[in-house]
Amino acid sequence: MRAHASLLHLDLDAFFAAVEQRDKPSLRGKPVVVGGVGSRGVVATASYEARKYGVRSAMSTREARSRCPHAAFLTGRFHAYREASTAVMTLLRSVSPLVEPLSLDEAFIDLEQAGLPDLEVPTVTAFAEELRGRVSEVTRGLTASVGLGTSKFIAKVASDLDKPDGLVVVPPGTEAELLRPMHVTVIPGVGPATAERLRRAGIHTVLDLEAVGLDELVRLVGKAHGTGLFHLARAEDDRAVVPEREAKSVSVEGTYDTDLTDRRLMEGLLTRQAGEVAERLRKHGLSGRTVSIKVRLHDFTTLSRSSTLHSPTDSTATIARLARGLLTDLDTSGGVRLLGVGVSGLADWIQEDLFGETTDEAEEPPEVVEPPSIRRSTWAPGMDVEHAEMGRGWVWGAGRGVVTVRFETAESPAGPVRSYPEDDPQLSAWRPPVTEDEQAG
Ligand code: TTP
Ligand code: MG
Ligand code: MG
Repeated sequence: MRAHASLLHLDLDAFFAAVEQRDKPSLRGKPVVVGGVGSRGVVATASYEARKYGVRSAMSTREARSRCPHAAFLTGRFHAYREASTAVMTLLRSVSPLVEPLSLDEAFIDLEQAGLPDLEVPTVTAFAEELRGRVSEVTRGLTASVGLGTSKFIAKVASDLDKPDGLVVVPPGTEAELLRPMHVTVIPGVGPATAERLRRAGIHTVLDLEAVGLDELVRLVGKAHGTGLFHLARAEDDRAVVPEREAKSVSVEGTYDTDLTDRRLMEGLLTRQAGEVAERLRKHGLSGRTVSIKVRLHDFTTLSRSSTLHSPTDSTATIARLARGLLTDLDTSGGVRLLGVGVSGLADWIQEDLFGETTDEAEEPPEVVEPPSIRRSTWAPGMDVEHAEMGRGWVWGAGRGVVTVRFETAESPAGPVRSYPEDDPQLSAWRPPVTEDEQAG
């Protein structure tokens, strides 16, 4: 724990839903649910207007529909989320070299290296207010909530206290009184299982936890966990902000507008991605032992599988073979919207060279299979479209051979709604001009 509130945690508000409201003016101020829209779909997030009805992340879409039937239910547009995320992370890295992203929409920043005149509460508060304004600028209107505190733990708790669009500074010395009334699940690492064990021992709040001795805690939840809990209950947290250093893995992924269902096509795409991963490994003189694949199903469930080799590889053929093998264990019959291949457990070439040989495995050239461009897109609600005469808009709904489009963009006023036959040649899926389909991880 530091003497100053110099750790900052920033998290965008209702991230995916906020991007949708930004880009779809008719949805601003309205309940919006983003996620899998099919019968087995899961909610990724909901706008704050929809949360009033009890809609939450990870809830089934079915339940969300029953709680808030008048919400707009939209499928995700990952290119837009990635674009916003990149803009925010680039901004954060411009204010401090110590930025640790935790996910697409959140990061820790260490203000000790942000070049501030001092780290007193008024100074860091003003800095955070300005940063929130700049986040809105670079994202064209998204809001972020920010927390400041003497540790990562406190900063993260603080950013959640006044969501959305909030700023909370926990002055040094007031951490314990902030935490004491809170439920034990506020502590990182206390999931449902630990919380249940603590509950059975009569421990509900952080105050209750503080009263429990170290031995007793270790007995309740195990040694490693017990020691951590003992310290965190006292707001003792010295974890450093760890900026992304050299890549610990190399990966390539692609998102697809149409749900992929053809196994041969998926294998072809994985093979091509394996080739790109291998090429990047070789370019940097790296090789890795663990090959993994990532698959996002049409209902937003994301699966990953990995397999570890005895020795590191940078061979296209090996990576592709393992990746295709990993796919065979997954049920993808409902359709796939994202596929990715990665290699981790990286080692330097040089080490292998010390053993005097490099295995020059013969490589089959990667089979290149293009995603089906002729196949008509399925018109998923929320997706971007373009009409030859009406211009850009988004799919409001589709079914029974008809697709309904609302014609509006982030820069336009709320626009008109029109319906077309599903196979209307004037209507096509719209993609951003610079394709960000394939992204290094
Ligand atoms: P969060 O930051 O957890 O949530 P949020 O930004 O939607 O809302 P807030 O921070 O205001 O509470 O997650 C960021 C994004 O990650 C979210 O917009 C959608 C995605 N996500 C999922 O896809 N599934 C999930 O279960 C969660 C929690 C988030
Ligand atoms: Mg968020
Ligand atoms: Mg987040």
